[in-house]
Amino acid sequence: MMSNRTFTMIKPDATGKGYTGAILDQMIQAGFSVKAMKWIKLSAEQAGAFYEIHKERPFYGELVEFMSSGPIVAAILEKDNAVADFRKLIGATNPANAEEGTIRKKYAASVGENAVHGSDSDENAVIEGNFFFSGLERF
Ligand code: 3AN
Repeated sequence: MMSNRTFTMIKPDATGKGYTGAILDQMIQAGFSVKAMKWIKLSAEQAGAFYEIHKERPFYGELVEFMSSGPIVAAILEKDNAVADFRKLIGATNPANAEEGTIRKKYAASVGENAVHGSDSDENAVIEGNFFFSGLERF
């Protein structure tokens, strides 16, 4: 069965360039509703724990450093077919390969600093949402 929730982060490159409002607006205009949201800065330890799954990848250190370099917006979003539709909205991991009009095409500079995160499965959407939000912080 398809889940109707996904998890996203607006990353430090995008918050730092002032794109937060435009990116949130594009998500909402695309039909996603916000079920939880916070504006926070991760420590290197917290970013490392979130990306534990990528620990063996060559870019892990760079990713942890970047994700703890400035504030992020973390959110749980709801829509029918949320995970797949949101991946389509944000575009390919490398913005150079992202389709025209996608969030990464419009706002991301590189594969490492790619403006937004979107869960890649229903299972990971739950794990990632639980990493940031308690039951009291979502509805
Ligand atoms: P996605 O975020 O599109 O699911 P993943 O899961 O392959 O992509 O990678 C997780 C994150 O790791 C990406 N969002 C990106 O920030 C970073 N990343 C992926 N590939 C590279 C790379 N070749 N060099 C630097 N950072 C990367």
